[in-house]
Amino acid sequence: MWRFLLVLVWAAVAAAEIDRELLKEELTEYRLKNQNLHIDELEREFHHLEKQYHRTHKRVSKHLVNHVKSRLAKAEGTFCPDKHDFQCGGEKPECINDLLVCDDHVDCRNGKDEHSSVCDTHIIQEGSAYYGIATWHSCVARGSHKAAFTIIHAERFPFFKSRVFIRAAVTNEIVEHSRLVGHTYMAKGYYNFGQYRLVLVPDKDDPEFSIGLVCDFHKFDHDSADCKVVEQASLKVCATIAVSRV
Ligand SMILES: [Ca+2]
Repeated sequence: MWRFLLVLVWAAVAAAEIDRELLKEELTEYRLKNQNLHIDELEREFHHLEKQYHRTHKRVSKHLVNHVKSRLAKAEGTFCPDKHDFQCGGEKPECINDLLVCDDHVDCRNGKDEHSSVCDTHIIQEGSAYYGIATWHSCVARGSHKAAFTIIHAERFPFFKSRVFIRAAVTNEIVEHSRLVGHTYMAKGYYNFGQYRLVLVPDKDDPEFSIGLVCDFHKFDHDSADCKVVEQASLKVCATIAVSRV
């Protein structure tokens, strides 16, 4: 009798153990299914994001990319000791004076100073016009206004090829007595290839016109520039204008 009871107890314990193992297997299978579902969902989300990226990527214009590259290059700086230096770039960075840039003689080891992208005259082509909003910080009490300049004449002399001599018409639209009045003056100056810089001063000796315009074009975007209106004597910055080609 006792032996029979012991067999029964043993059988019950064994059955409980089998049930526990089955339950564990079912639980593991359930978790695996859940994980697979989660992975499938993540994969779907990933493909959705991938499609969105490709759609967005196509919309990014080359102009915008060049603008961002220019901003990055400006933020990085040239690492040249002199502000009049031109950075040749390459694996072994080299600095040369900007007077040696685009003078028809190779001075950088990698020839960058005579590269077509640096010596491009697109910026100062006759008829090129640029437009922006001038924001005044000092010198005179003046509100923000529209400003524009047009390249009238560009001349490059064989004995000084690193500069192009420029004549331009500069127009400021200023509100006077509640009326918008356009003030245009003729200016002369030069373009510096090594600095991508255009400098213009009014073409008359008048204390009222003792200001100059200094425009730094972007390295990879030759259609826009950061301009400053400066006092000629002190080079104090009076106003800033972000201009774009019209
Ligand atoms: Ca050169």
